[in-house]
Order: sequence, then C-alpha cells, then structure tokens
Amino acid sequence: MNTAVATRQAPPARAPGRQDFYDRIKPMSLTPLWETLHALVPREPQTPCVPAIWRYDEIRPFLMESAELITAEEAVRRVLVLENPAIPGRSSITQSLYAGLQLIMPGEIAPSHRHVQSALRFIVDGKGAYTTVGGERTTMYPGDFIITPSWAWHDHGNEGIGGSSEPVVWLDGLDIPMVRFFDAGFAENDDAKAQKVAVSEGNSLARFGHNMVPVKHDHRSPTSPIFNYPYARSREALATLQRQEAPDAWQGHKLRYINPLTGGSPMPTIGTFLQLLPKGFAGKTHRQTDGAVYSVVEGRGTAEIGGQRFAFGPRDTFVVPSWAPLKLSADDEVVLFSFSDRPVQQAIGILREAFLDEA
Ligand code: GTQ
Repeated sequence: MNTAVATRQAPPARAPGRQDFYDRIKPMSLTPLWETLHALVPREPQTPCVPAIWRYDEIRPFLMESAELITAEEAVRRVLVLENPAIPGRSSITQSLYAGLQLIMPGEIAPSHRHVQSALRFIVDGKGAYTTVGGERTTMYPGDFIITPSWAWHDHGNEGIGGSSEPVVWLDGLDIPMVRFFDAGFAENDDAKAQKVAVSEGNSLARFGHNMVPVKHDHRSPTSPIFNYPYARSREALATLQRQEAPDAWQGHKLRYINPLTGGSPMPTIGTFLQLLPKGFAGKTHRQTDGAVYSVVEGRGTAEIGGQRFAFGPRDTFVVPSWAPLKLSADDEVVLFSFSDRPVQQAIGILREAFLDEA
C-alpha cells in the first residue's frame, strides 16, 4: 500500500468487531471496500514505477555477449528486456508498456511469426538489417521508426548494405502488458523462416507517406499504412522548425508521428514522438499521465525526473513514470524519440498533463 496516500486519506479505524467480520467474509471471496478505497481511487496517480536510465555504452557489451550464447534463430527474438527496476519479473518498463533492445548479427534471421501485440522498432545502432512486415521489406537505418501491426507476419534479418555488415540493435516497444491485462493474446509461428517478399521496398511510403493517399485503397486496419517513418525526413522537419521558430518552453520542438489516414497515432495503443532540444535548452517542468520511454538519438543532456537527475547521451534509453515531473535540458542539440500509451488514455478520456510555470 502506498503510504503517501494512506497518510492523506487514512482508512477508517479498525473498530472492534470489524476484523472478525472481515475474517468471516473472506472465505466467501468478499472484502470490505472501505479498507482499500483510498488506494483503489487515489487522489492522484500512484505508480509503483520509478525513473531509470539504461546507458548504451554499459549495455552494449552484454548485448554482444548474448550473441555468443544464443543465435537469433534459436532465441526467436534475441532481446534484453528493459524492466522497470521497481516491478521486476513483469517484463514491463511502465505498467502498460514493454521495452527491450533487440540484436541481430550479420547473416542472422529472426524467424517469421505473428501475434496480437503491436510492436514498434526504433533503430539505435548499426544499419543494414531489414524487417519484413506483411510481405513488404524495409531496410533499417538509425533513427527510423518502424511498426509491426497487431497480427502481421514479421521476420527480421541482417544482410548488410553497401558492402558493410555490422550488428544492428533496435529498441522494441510493445503493448505486451496491455494485451496481458486484457488476457487477449494469441500468437503463431510461420511455416517459412522468412516470408516471401511480395511488395517492392518503399511501396507503403510511396502510397501513404507523401501527404497523399491512393484514391483507391482497402486499408482498414487501425494501424498506420506506413510502417517505416524514415529518420531523415522527420529530422529534416525538426531542423527546419529549429531554424524558424522558438522552441516550446517545456518540450522544445516536439512532433508526434501520425497515421496519415486518421491524423491519430500510427499505432492504436502506442503514441510516438520526436523532439529537438536546441543546444543550451533549459526546459520548464511538465508532467503527464502517460509514462513514456525515451531513446536518445543525438546529443547530450539531462532529464530531471521526479527530482532525480539523469545525464543522457546518444543511444541511451530512459523511462519517465506516469505523472512524474520532467525537466529536460540540452548541452548539445538533442534529438529524442519517445513512446507512451497516450492514444489509449485519450480514447478513454483520462489523459491529463500539466505544464508548470516555474522554471
Ligand atoms: O520482434 O517480434 O522485443 O515478438 C518481444 C516480442 C520483439 C518481435 C520483442 C516480440 C518481438
């Protein structure tokens, strides 16, 4: 039980006779609401999650060591899961989200499968890997944001590109905890290790990714028809804004990725964002009910999360728990990718955010 809440809203005193009553109703699977109401309906979010950072330089050696222990094929997905330190054993970085760093070595294949859980890939290190989603392949470059929609077949590989072959690492973000919450998970393995490529590379982006959509199309899924949002294009938008406008005092220049068919988030369960903090930026404090996972693309800076300071640099991952005050600052020009459960909170009308006035 959270003591902060208990001191503000103490439950009724344990009057004589009550405990005896609780003991007698327990075998009937009954409990008194008045003993737990304050914790069930807190005055404000009381997440068990804590802020945390995973520094890439410290983690990369372990990722590479994992490649000596198991192949991508045997592992199916060779991933080191980023667990929120306050809720170990649940493969969750927040209550609703899963995150992990996936490694694929040159020549490896992570075999084709599909599942109800939706996934995003944010490419952190290396180039020349690919993922095939529903028969269309896309080559991965650092900073690309790639989607695997719910129930879409997907396999990953690393054939190298332009003569180079290097390990490729990306941040996986999945709605695994949400699907587990609903007990709605299904999964199956493909007959083939790798899908047959049925569509030319770049087809989805050409059809849906240029502020135009085909006059005739049959895309009915709630997930965006674009499955690779290339970094080069998103970065260019931020560079232009940085030259032309003053940054928001809290978030710098922050854009959200969209599903071009709806204007909503590209994935029904996960919102995704890219923001630029100008060199020397000292942001004001803000908080939001959607806890978020951040991947640092460029630059060094500091995230002050719930009063704790975390210095970050390129390729680091950090987590901001729900409603934790966040203050971002930048030593260099900083670019941050982030994802959260915002679209779900918006859909059910519970999203709250506060932009505080003090520095
Ligand atoms: O690439 O399909 O990090 O199924 C966790 C579960 C990645 C994947 C994860 C998965 C995948």
